[in-house]
Amino acid sequence: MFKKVLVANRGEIAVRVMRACREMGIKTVAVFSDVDRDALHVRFADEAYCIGPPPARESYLLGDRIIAVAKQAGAEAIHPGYGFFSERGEFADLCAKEGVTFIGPAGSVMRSMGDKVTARQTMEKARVPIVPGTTERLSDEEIQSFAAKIGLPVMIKASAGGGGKGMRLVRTDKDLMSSVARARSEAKSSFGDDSLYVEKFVEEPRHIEIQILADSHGNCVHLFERECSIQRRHQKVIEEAPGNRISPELRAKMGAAAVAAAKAVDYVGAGTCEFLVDKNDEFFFLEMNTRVQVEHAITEMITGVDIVKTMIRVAAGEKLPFEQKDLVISGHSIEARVYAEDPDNNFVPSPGEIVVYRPAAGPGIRVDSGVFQGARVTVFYDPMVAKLVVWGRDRSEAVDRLRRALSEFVVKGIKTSLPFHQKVVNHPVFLAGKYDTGFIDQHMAGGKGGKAATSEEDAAESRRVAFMMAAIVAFKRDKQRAAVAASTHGKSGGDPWKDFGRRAQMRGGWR
Ligand code: MV4
Repeated sequence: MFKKVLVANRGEIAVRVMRACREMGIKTVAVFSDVDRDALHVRFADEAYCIGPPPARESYLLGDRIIAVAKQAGAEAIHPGYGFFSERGEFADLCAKEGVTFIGPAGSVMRSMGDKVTARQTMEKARVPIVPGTTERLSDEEIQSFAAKIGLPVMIKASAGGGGKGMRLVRTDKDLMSSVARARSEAKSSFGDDSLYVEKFVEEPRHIEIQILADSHGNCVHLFERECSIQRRHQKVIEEAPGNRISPELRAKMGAAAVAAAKAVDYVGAGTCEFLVDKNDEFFFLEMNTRVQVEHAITEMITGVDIVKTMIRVAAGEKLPFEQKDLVISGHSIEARVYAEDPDNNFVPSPGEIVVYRPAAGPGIRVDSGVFQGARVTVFYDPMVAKLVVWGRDRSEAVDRLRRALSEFVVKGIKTSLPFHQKVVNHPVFLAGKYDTGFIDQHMAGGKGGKAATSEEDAAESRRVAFMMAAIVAFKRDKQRAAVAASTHGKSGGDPWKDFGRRAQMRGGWR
């Protein structure tokens, strides 16, 4: 087993990985940007290194520098968490070349799943059901003739896309070619690859995903499903495990399909197969996420399996410590993602100091968070500040606990999505567990008061505008604070690079 692991991430997931390491007797190395000097993940680590200024491109996304820190600190492995390097095949390749273990699948596996056309071809061969459509990169003319063949509505998707990026729904003939043109240019500018494919549009689908774990000895199991249909503009808001109204037969079929998908690419580590499930309980492979996901915790709650520890073990070459027959579902778990966003103002980011932080606790509650009272939320990174995860013996108890926990959870100084969650968990459609991916647009007015996203471009544009507005607010406030600090302490600043390449802290715990 590794003696020391570098965690190439920040926030709650970095803390989550360090907790797994501490239980396993593994020392942890944090990396941090200048604005994260006092962040929770830095305090949690045994040692921590500054790797650059706040923008991720200049710190958390500097692969060479992070690998250099790993070598200097003597870490044998790097855990990428989610986001950042978690699905960048080139970084996994670089780790392999430099003799550092990447805790995750091989770079080639990430690339084969990252390219959706390749993934669809692989799944077809593995006899995993895919959404009806093409498995080739198509010219405009081919798209036109294929759409005519299968009939509208269709989804035009970018092969390099995923997670809703570079995707267009076409319902009428007259929109087809203009949608194709826009999808192509969007794909070109976003991914540098304008390859498109076509799928039949699945009406009112549910998003059901299967967690898998695989070792390097050919063993692979699934940890059942999560239902993630409550999303706002392709951001998950609430997830639950197991899914609603998933029969044991459907669960077994989807689980077997996910395991077949993983085996088809010699997968090693933790991964997730996303499926669309239609009204007739037919399911279709959408994409595979080759990382640990935000919502992994609800699966941990219903299976008792520590997914993060298991991914570290299999990365070190150990065998999976259980077989499929050992795994059972116990109870029900729900996660509500607490974002630093203002639900009453179109979910604009709400950076600032967390003046009061009192997370929910008590029976059946788990809060995974990257913040603490007095911490600052900046505009530089993902706005998720905490995951509220509940467990109950059945869905009804889990919902009761979620409602109780939401009423306990206090965050002051910034706006959060907590009030939005309160509304969701009191909605009869949620309480009945009879929702699909249209839930927020149909029942919550696309968020509160906010119009439903008309297109991905509009949604992306409003995110950019919201981000800029929040950045301006934060900039003004920080300038004011700096001025106050300078006047009280007689000086400001110093060399932000003074800690780079040097051991900054040796603490070994949050204390
Ligand atoms: C679809 C679809 C309907 N039909 N593909 C959105 C994110 C990306 N991973 C795939 N997405 C969808 N693909 C076909 N052929 C509907 C969606 C979709 C969706 C999927 C999962 C969760 C929420 C969603 C919200 C809107 C659209």
